[in-house]
Amino acid sequence: MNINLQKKSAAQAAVNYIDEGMIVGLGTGSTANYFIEALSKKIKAANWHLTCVTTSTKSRQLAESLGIHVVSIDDVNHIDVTVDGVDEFDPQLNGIKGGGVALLFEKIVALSSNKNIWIVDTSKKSDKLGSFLLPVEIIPFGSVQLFTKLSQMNLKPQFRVDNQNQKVLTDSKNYIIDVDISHVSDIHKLADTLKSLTGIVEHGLFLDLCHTVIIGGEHIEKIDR
Ligand code: ABF
Repeated sequence: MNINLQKKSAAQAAVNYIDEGMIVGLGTGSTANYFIEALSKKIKAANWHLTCVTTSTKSRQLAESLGIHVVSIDDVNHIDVTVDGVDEFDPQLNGIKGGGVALLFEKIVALSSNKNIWIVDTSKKSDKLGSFLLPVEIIPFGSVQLFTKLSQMNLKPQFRVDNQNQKVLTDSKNYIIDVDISHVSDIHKLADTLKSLTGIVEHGLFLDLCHTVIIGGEHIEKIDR
């Protein structure tokens, strides 16, 4: 089954975890977009009343265009289920996120969610995190000094740039630096180290946050933590 069909089947399967009256977190990325579309169809067919929070401007715009009721995360006191994509995940259901430049809001929403579900195609499965570069969100002030520090840590940093070679800005007007963690053995220690560096807002290591991964395909594979 091709990658897009895998994403669509995973997204459709995730709708089964949603019920009337829930507060639902909507992720960011192409797979999350399929979920938002599938959820909007279910809401209309079942005449559900759901409250949704989103993880990016892009997801909010898509959800609202489909008639989904979206509120700010600051208007809810919890989130029942969040469905999101991921760039790479390992057998412990730890993952790398942020390829879609939304890691900060994604992590805030994930940390506020009672259940986190990742919907993926088979290309996201990995024995060890690091095939995908780890996105790190940093504030622009002092970013060159921070880049140098990350270089000295042998993380081979690269500023995320667009096709005009301009630094990409997140929804919070921060920069993204992608780093190579393929040689790193202790990702929990790396996560702590990155958070200790002044100027780093957040990183894309999502550790011990995911409860269920749904891998699309001819036969849906569900992996629970
Ligand atoms: C989002 O899911 C991003 O962090 C990540 O880039 C994306 C996965 O990409 P896609 O679903 O488009 O393959 O959380």
